[in-house]
Amino acid sequence: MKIIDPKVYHKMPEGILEGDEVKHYKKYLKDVKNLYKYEDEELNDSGTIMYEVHSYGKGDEDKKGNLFWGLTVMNPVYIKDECNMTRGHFHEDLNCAEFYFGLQGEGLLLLMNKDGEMWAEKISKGSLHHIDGELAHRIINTGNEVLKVGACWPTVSGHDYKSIEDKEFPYRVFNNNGEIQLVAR
Ligand code: PAN
Ligand code: ZN
Repeated sequence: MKIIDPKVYHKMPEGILEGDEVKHYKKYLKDVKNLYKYEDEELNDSGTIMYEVHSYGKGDEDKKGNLFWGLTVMNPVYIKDECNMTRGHFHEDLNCAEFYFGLQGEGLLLLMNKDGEMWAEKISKGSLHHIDGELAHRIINTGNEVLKVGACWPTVSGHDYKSIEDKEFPYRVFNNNGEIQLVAR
C-alpha cells in the first residue's frame, strides 16, 4: 500500500486551483464586449481581463458520470456601470445539473428557464447554488473586489452559448454608486 500526494489543490479561501492537469483560459474584454450595452469601438484594444476559468477533470470526458471541478475568477470591471458577467449558457445535455459555490467577493447568479423567465441568487463567500440542468446560468460580479466562484459539473454537460446569443437573459445588471439595479433589455 502507498500513500500519494493529491494531484490538485483547491486552496480555499485563496481560491487558487492549481496542478499540472488543470486547464485554464482567460476572457478579455475584446472577447466578450458584445455582451455589454455600451460596447463601442475603443473596447477592441483593451487588454483587460474580465474573467478566467480553471477546470480539472479525470477520465474520459464522454463517459457519463465523470465530473469537472472548476473555478471562475471575475475581476471587478464595469462597462459604464454594467457589471462584469460571464457569457452564460445552457448545458447541451439538459439532464446535467451543476453546483456553484461562492469563495470570495459578491455577485449574482442569474438563472433562466427555457421560457426566458429569469431570477437571481446572491453569491457570497460560502453560498452554495444548485443549478438545475434545464436552467441557463450566468455569473455577475456586483462588487468592488475579485469574485471567485467554484463549480462542479458533469464532463458530458457541454456548453450551449448559441441559445443565449439568440435569446438573452432579459435583465442587465448595473451597479450605480453601490446600488445594484436590474434593468430590462
Ligand atoms: C462554468 C462556466 C464559467 C464561465 O465553469 O463555464 O463560469 O462561464 P461561461 O462558460 O458562461 O462563459 C460552468 O458553468 N460550467 O458548466
Ligand atoms: Zn455550466
